[in-house]
Amino acid sequence: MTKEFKRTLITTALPYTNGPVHIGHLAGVYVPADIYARYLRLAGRPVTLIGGSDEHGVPITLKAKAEGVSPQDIVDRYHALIKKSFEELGISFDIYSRTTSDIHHRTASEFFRRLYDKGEFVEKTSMQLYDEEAGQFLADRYVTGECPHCHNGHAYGDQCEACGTSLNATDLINPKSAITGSVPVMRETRHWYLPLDKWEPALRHWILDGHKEWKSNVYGQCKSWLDMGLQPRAVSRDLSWGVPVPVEGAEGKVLYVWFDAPIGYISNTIELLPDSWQTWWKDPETRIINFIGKDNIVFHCIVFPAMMMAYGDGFQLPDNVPANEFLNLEGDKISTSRNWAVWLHEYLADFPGKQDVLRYVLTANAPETKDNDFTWRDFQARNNSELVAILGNFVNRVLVLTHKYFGGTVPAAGELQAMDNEIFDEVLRLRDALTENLENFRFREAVKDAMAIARLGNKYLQDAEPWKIAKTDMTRVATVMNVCLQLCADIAVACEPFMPFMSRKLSAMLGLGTLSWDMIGGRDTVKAGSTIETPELLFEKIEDDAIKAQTDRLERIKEENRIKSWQPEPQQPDVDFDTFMKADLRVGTVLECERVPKADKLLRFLIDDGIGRRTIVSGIAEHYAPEQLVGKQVVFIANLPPRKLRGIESQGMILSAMNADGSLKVIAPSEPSTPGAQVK
Ligand code: B3M
Ligand code: ZN
Repeated sequence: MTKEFKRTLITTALPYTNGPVHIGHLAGVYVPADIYARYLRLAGRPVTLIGGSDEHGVPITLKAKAEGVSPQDIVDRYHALIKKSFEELGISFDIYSRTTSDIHHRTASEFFRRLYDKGEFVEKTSMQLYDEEAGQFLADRYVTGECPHCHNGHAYGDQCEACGTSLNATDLINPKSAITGSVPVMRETRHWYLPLDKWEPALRHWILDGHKEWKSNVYGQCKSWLDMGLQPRAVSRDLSWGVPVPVEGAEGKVLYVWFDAPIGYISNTIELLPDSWQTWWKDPETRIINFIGKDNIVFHCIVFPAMMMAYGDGFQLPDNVPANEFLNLEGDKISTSRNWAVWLHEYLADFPGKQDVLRYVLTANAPETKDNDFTWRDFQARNNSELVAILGNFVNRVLVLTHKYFGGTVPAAGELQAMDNEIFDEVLRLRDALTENLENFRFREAVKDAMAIARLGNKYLQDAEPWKIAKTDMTRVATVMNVCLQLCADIAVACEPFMPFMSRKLSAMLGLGTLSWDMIGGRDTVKAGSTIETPELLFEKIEDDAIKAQTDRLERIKEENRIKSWQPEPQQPDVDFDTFMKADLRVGTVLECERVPKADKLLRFLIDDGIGRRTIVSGIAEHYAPEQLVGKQVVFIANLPPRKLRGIESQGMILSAMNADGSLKVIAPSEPSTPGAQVK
């Protein structure tokens, strides 16, 4: 750090309340932000962690429409769910509020009005998409269509999720209303635009010259936006859900959700600190850090800063925006609409008391520099072979041995040997590396440093072998156990930002009281003569069946999605009438049906075809038990040349329908028919 700051304001992207939060949100934004906030608190540096729900925007009104309830019902439901699940995961927000609050409506409204009064907007009339059936303009996610860049057919009016390009609704090829499915028409409307082009030189200077230290994914994205040249952006919409545009004659218009949402950071600070909020936003000695996912970079690094520059009045721009890449789930992109996610509230219910395991896995595997994959196997392996086998095992051995040799009283250390001094030195080195990584938002590396203390402890205990010397040299055993207990205290402090629940439990067992960052590496943190509580396991093994329940659930979802996205085969090329008429389709009655030995898919039928009996072999054994079909009528092609299948001569082919779920259903006449009847 070049500049010394007096305080840090940390903001976390405000999740849309159109659904619960999932592991992608956590890994990208909330876990890293919480780690950073907890670290600063331990280091005794003033910090405020701001969070809240983003309750406006089209995703919410669409969800309300789909469920036939009001937008307010939707946001009330998900705000409560999200807030509670964040709390349970230990995300230590100083405030978690919402953009439907009065304070926010006032703050956002006032913000717009000031820019309006200063003449910072350009007012423009333009043609926009309008749904005549629904009687409303279509913006953002109210329209879908083909992306003009990558030609993905399911792009939204604000963004193409396939190629990441941000779009205007009018850019879409073959637009379709998401409300009625109808083809929209163009209609004239008036909106306010923020001329981003005006702020381009200032933004270039601020980011490209002033913030070369930003993560390369963030800096790179900003540079490419700036190099493409900025355009004015509409900051209002023709919608009824949102903050009304506070201008005479603007009835039926609200602020664009991306205009009001970042102001939510300010509103929530005002709500938390009504008297001192200005210090947190306007004092140059405050450092603002925005934790976000990569799809929000442009809004935080370009649009919101331009809004604040236009506003003036001393608002500080963010000092850093450590945006993460995306987390995938079992190889596929996480998606709320496809239910392809691990939902936080479900995790908390399925794995009670295991908040730290999720926090740990998401940090150890965080998508900091590239997209990463969450798999349940990796989750299990990291728990069992890292948290249980390394950290939990070390702490448990130390506490058990302290009870065994010293009745649970911390023994005083005797004279330190070289190996003891080396351990303390090594912990100090790890502390420095850990601190450096945390300061630079490298949380994956940081959590490795914290875990390295436990690895070190295991090795030390193994080398010192107190169980061997216990018969001969209890003074040495006392020293070794004292050193080990200090290492346990180091773990409690160093791991607190990552695994606060474990840390609290361990601190209590060691009787540590209030933790602070400078305790790491101390030689006298756990006081000789104090009592250690009965050891309690910090982590427990996660068995295969718990993992299987999760992977089975994902398999089911995959199957559901496959069915939902099923499309009928495109129509085959025309066949001439005479050729078709040559096919002799007939009704037959099944007299016998049995499996073909050593062929999983084949059934052998004996059919009464009206003339006599014929044998047909058909590949539907995975869809029917033979006895289900005896006595049934089927439709078959009678005039195919006979073929041999597994040595049986098949005289024809039974027709069946192939369905979205892959099942086959035999075709039969709707009423009993005469065997041999021709299908015309
Ligand atoms: N709600 C988008 C999102 O959830 C948006 C973030 C707002 S941050 C001010 O990804
Ligand atoms: Zn695209």
